[in-house]
Amino acid sequence: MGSEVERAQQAIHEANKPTIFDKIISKEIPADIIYEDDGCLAFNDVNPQAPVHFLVIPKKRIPMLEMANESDVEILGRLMLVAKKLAQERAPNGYRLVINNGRDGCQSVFHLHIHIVGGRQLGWPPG
Ligand code: DGP
Repeated sequence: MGSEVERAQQAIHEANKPTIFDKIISKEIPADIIYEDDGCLAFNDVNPQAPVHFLVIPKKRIPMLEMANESDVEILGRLMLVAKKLAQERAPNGYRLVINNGRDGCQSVFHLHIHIVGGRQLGWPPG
């Protein structure tokens, strides 16, 4: 079993606590930030799975997609549009957006984030 899966199985027990992403938002810890606006932040993933691999997150802490609700409709749309804009520039031949949700979804950081991967031929189905 991969370590990312093990991390995800542990992290579900802390789903409602602040995460490392809160510290990236507040600049308490550094990240390779590629975009920021009032509502969201994008930065390169520390453990890239492809030549292009960055995350787009809301500044508001929504632990997981499952916990998003009607009041989040605007920020959810914004995240998608920011992801698209950045991905077009970095992976013009195509890219993939992924949201891992919960233990079986392999979510290890409980602050909603969209993974954007690209820069190489991706396979299907995912693991
Ligand atoms: P997920 O498994 O969907 O919860 O993915 C969490 C991702 O977050 C994982 O690909 C690694 C990334 N990540 C975790 N901690 C940090 C960090 O401190 N900095 C950055 N840049 N990425 C991180």
